[in-house]
Amino acid sequence: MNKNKKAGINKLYSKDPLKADQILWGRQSHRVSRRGFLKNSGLMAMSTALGMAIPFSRFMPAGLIPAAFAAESSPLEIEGKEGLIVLNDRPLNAETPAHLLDDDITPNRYMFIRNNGIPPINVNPDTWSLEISGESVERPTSFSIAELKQNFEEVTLQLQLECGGNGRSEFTPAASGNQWTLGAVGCPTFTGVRLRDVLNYCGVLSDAEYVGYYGADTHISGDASRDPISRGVPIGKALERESLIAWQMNGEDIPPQNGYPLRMVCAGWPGSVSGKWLNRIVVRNQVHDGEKMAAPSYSVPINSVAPGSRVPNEDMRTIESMPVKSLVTFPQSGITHDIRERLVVRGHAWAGDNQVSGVFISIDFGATWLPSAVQPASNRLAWQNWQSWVQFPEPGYYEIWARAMDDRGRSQPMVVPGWNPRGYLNNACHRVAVQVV
Ligand SMILES: Nc1nc2c(c(=O)[nH]1)N[C@H]1C(S)=C(S)[C@@H](COP(=O)(O)O)O[C@H]1N2
Ligand SMILES: [Mo]
Repeated sequence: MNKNKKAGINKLYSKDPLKADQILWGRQSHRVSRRGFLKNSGLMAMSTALGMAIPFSRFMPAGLIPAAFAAESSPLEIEGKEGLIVLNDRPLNAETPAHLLDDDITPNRYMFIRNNGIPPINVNPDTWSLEISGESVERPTSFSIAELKQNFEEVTLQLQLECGGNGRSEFTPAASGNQWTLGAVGCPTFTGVRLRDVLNYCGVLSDAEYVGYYGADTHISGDASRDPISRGVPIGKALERESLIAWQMNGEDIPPQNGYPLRMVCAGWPGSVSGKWLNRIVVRNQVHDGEKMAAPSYSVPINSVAPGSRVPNEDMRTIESMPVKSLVTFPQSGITHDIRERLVVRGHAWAGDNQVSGVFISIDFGATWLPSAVQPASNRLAWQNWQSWVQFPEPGYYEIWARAMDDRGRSQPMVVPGWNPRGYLNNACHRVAVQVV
């Protein structure tokens, strides 16, 4: 019921936002001012639906779905997880509501799940092996987990993973695939060894170009000859200090759905490059050609295209570093707040391979922005925490908007950025609704 309502309002707005305003709130076109802001009767209808006044309504763009109406479907039980929203169950995909991502370091129970196939069962870490092979390896070698622990320096880093399709649900026309909203992102700590130490031990030949992974999960069709996914990264990214082969997440075994007993972690790039249930790494003398490596998978048009366009594969490029983005993890959207108190607003921001240089907050639909205090990352490729205090001028309906900028001056767009056929890289600003009484 709730879900239908949500699909309804989003669909209505995605087709023709001004018309949607008119249908829902009776905002007549002549009542929308020239700059496209809400006026008169439409405003009253929206205020009535919200149950409160909108003090900064003069800045509220026409065709904006109030954040208060973004409904969440009910959580489903997954072992070892808590409060995740399941998008589909075969394969299992589940995201984390923004307010559950409030911790500086994402606890295991709140780490999202993105499965392309069926995870392995009855995993035995004692007999697990990781093979390093491929045409650009000098000495192909197989390691047990114990051997990895014995032979290489152990490293613990906090690393941020975000699915390339996070935010997909906002694209119009809709892109097929999991309709992620905000929560296909997390930043736990991982313990393991550096991928580069293991690769160098085996000898990387000078013609090495790419590193690909294979995992123990199986194809959804049941066909054993097909891989659900086998992606990877250029050799330069693989040899970075922060690229890991990990056996722990937050000091515990990696949860079964997140890749137990071993996974690759190459943070800051689409989550899909970080292979779970890792049992083979290949060093290639060409771009890896595993499943979901080539366009249109995890690829975007080289030049921007009109929404709904058909884009030939040769006009696409593989996504590498992810764009700058932020999340408001407190308050939870929809809270009621006392006018007499300042409200703390906080969250995280990240910028792929880059750093976040600033996070700005608006409570007046983007008319004015205030900088928040941004903490440095605990290490490269971890998200950065930020915090602000806001004081509301009068009771009513507000939205808190957060906008991050990276160290190259690139900032998040307010609206959904460049449409692409598979719905990747939506880094539009996060908005939360607050009722001030
Ligand atoms: N073997 C394997 N590795 C995989 C996947 C998968 O389905 N199988 N999914 C990838 C994708 S698309 C993402 S976004 C991340 C998700 O990691 P998580 O499920 O631990 O959050 O794992 C990646 N690694
Ligand atoms: Mo993903």
